[in-house]
Amino acid sequence: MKGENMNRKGVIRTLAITVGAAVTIVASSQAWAAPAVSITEWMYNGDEFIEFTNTSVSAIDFTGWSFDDDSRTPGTVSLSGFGWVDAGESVLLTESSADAFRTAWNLVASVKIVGGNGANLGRNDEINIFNNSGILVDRLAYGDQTFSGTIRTQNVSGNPVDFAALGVNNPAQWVLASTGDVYGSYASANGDIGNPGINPFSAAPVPVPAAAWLLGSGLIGLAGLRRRKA
Ligand SMILES: [Ca+2]
Ligand SMILES: [Ca+2]
Ligand SMILES: [Ca+2]
Repeated sequence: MKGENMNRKGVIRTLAITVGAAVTIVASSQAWAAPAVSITEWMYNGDEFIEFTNTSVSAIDFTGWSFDDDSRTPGTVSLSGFGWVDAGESVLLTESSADAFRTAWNLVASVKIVGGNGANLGRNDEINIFNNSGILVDRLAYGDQTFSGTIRTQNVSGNPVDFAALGVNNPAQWVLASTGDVYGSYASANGDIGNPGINPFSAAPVPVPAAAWLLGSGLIGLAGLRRRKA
């Protein structure tokens, strides 16, 4: 009996390990897995800005991080001024001064803005964000003249259609803002439309696909079974 019990525990342990491995495979194969920091909004003309969101589950220190446009050179525009950015927090890089942008969009003091971006965006351009090692974290190459049928973010911002659009670098998965949309868009004092500092995908936990959730539940169930048997 004792040997049989040991054997059953061994089987359960093996099952748990197998299910655990399956969860890892499912999680790592998700196409929607966003980078730790994602581009979440941009407007190339008007109250020009780029919004970055910490889409990870931990705060990130932006010291040494940087932005560049299509010249793709790490270190071109420092983002160190953001300091520590909380999980889910959205921060802004703007062409105008931080104060002017904050006033135009009526943003509260807690919204972090790095102003005076000298690597300005054009109608067909790129947004590149690099970490403190100069490694590319996210890129969006856009432009209605380059990518036929995609949006032109002139005085109206571009927004990801869903969480799955983040980190994919596909301008076809971005849509123009409109007042009162799901992104919380509104008009600035200059009449531009956007939602700088607001990101609908950071308000809720990172979604977990159904398959991984079920496998995860199975793993928890097996762990409980192991404890009862012990
Ligand atoms: Ca511009
Ligand atoms: Ca440019
Ligand atoms: Ca936003």
